[in-house]
Amino acid sequence: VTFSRVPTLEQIQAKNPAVREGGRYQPPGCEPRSRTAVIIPHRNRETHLGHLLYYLHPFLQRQQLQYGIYVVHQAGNSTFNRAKLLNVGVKEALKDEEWDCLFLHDVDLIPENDHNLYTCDPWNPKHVSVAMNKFGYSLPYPQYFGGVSALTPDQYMKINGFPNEYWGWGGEDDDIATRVRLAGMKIARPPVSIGHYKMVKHKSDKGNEENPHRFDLLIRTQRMWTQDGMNSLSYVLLAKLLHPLYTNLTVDIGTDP
Ligand code: BGN
Repeated sequence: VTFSRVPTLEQIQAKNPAVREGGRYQPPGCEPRSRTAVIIPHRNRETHLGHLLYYLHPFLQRQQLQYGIYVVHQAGNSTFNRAKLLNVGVKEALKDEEWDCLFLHDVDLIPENDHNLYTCDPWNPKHVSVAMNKFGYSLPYPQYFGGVSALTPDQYMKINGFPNEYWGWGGEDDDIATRVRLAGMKIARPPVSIGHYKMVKHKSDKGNEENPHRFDLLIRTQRMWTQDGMNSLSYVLLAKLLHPLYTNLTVDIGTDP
């Protein structure tokens, strides 16, 4: 995995002739092990998206999965809200298909090992990006749940989805890890030797500054998780466009209060 050249969407399309409109694929001549939706929150990271699509499409096809790629684009300039965008992506993706597995995927993380199967654990939510180059290819702390995770739709609903109230960088992934525990489940993980990811280097984003409220929010997770999540999600879908390599959802999720 290298980032020396940014591939164009046309180049990626040419390399992936079997991918259909909306970034959908079905393996020819076999029953797929999983129908997996990959959901990517996004704003102003076009080069990262190019790198990710370049590696992800062939990677998923080698795994003979049925899959769809959804890019959830936050409209406007208010503070970024990763977790709420993921809730929107899940809600919209499940209108298209009975997905077996939801992959919640940061745009700047590229999987490096083909044995890292993009399938769900039937029992527990799976944290997948366990060995990122940025953290010296190891977990930064035991409860870390950021980067890439995978839940079945049932598991996702069992934790009431992700929190909607984390605007800006940090803490929402720790909230999700707490939800998993409070819902009576554990965090499943692939081995560290397999969950390898390379991060595209970048500076901190404008519009995604560190969230100063994250410590206060995290104290309230136990009280709030049943009220804040999929059951309180509200948004306006501005556009749903089937690009050749992904389904692009543009969404108004409101503003940081
Ligand atoms: C943690 C952040 C996570 C982030 C990881 C890795 C917080 C909450 C502090 C109580 N958590 O510190 O959101 O994914 O670092 O960068 O800031």
